[in-house]
Order: sequence, then C-alpha cells, then structure tokens
Amino acid sequence: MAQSALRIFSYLPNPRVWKALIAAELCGVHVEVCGDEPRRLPEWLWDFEARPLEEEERSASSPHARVGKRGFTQTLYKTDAFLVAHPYGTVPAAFSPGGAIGVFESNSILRAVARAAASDHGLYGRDGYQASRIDSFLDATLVFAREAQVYLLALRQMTPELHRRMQDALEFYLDGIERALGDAPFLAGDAISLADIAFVCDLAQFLNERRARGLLEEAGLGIATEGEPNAHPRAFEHLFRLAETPAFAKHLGGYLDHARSELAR
Ligand SMILES: N[C@@H](CCC(=O)N[C@@H](CS)C(=O)NCC(=O)O)C(=O)O
Repeated sequence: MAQSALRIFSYLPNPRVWKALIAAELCGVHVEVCGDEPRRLPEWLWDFEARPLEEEERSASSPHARVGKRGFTQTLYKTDAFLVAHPYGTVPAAFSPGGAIGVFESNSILRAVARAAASDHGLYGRDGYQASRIDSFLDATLVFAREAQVYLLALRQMTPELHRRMQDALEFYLDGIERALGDAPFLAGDAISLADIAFVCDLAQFLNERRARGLLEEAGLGIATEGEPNAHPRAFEHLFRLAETPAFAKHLGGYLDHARSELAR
C-alpha cells in the first residue's frame, strides 16, 4: 500500500477531516485516518500512535489525563508528545509520516494535503498570489467557523447576544462568498481550490444548527440560517452543487439532505 502523506487522528465522522480527505481525493494523495465516534474519543490515547485505552489505563492519576477544553467536558488522555506536536491539544490532529511534525487546524491540514501532491493540480493556486488569495478565503472561513463552533456548543444555553453575534458573523461571511461567486464560478477563480473545500465543509457543519430549531424556539429565538438561501443564492447553489460532485459526495454522503430538503421549500 502507498505510504500515507499524513496521518489524521480525530473523532469521526468530522467535516473538518473531510476537508483533507476531499483534497486528497482531488490531488491523488494518500491520507490515513484513525479515530472513533465523538463520545468514544475520551477513551482513546491521543498520540501519533493513537489507540483505545484499557479501562484500567483511564484514571485521574494517569500521566496523560487532561481537562477537555473545547467541545469535550470529560477527562481526555493526551500524551506529552501529542501536546508537543499539537500545542492546542485539538483534533483533527495531523502528523507527518513518522509523527515528527504535527499539523493542527483543519485548514492547515488541508493545505498540507495539497502540498504533498506529486503533480500540480492547481488546488492551492498556480502562483504565490493565487495561493495567498486562497489563504484569504481560508482565513475568512476559519473566523466564521470559530463563531459557529462557539454558537453550536452553546445551543442548549443560547442567549440573544450570542445568537445576534452568530447572525452577524454568518451574514458577513456569506456576503463575501456571494460577492466572490458573482465574478467567478469558484471562490478563488475559474477552478476549484482549497477555498471551496473549506467553505463547503464548514458551512455544511453549521447547517446542523437547523436540527436544533426546537431548542432555539424554546429560548424564544429562531435559526440563524432562516431566510437562506434567498439572501445568498449563489453561495447555497455552490454548496449544494459541489456537495454532489464525487469527491465531496464520497465523504458528505447524505449529510446535507436535511438542509437541502428544508432549504428548497
Ligand atoms: N479550528 C479548529 C477546531 C478544532 C477544535 O476546536 N477541536 C476540538 C473539538 S471540536 C478539540 O479537539 N477539543 C479538545 C479539547 O477539548 O481538549 C480546526 O478547524 O481544526
């Protein structure tokens, strides 16, 4: 079997991991993924050699026991080496072959896949300026995704302030996407790039908000994506069209079905 360019450890499935897998599909790179369902990741040793722990290895006195900080409330078992490679201690966590170099942040893992490709596929642009423009979209997408993460983790304790902040962030992000797609068929020009991949995966993940309509209504609030895709038709058409192409569909599967049928009404 071909040697993997990267090994990724994460909870699975994870749209942040799909970014790397979609790029890998498009540029012929082999990526190895290991992990488990979100609720089982606290039972794993977080390491380059990640593995499920025996019950007796999972105790507060373990040298690897750490307090979960973002999205995990339980004790997590991260080795010192994991935290050297991944100073923020987050997943998805990617490693170079052999584990010497940790690559964190899903958009950076996405870039690492494109850089590992043997042939020039154009996913990360064709020169430094094009790559920088793609980086601009990746940064804007991360800003949106961070707001979305805070919001989605707070769905059970939503406040009007946080809800308003999310609506503003969504509108700001999608306004830019809409404008860019008015000038070109893909976010960064005439061809698909890393910018489109990150956009699809992060927006698809955010659309899970719609599953929490009941929770938000109990708090006297509506869903932040109410009124979409009328407000941003090009952005949503781009999302659903790309999601149906083979490299995306292989990983997203029916993930967007709930949003597609609701939004089409
Ligand atoms: N912006 C990061 C988000 C990564 C992140 O925040 N991961 C959380 C889970 S959603 C994590 O690993 N938390 C570990 C902890 O709680 O210690 C990315 O795109 O990779």
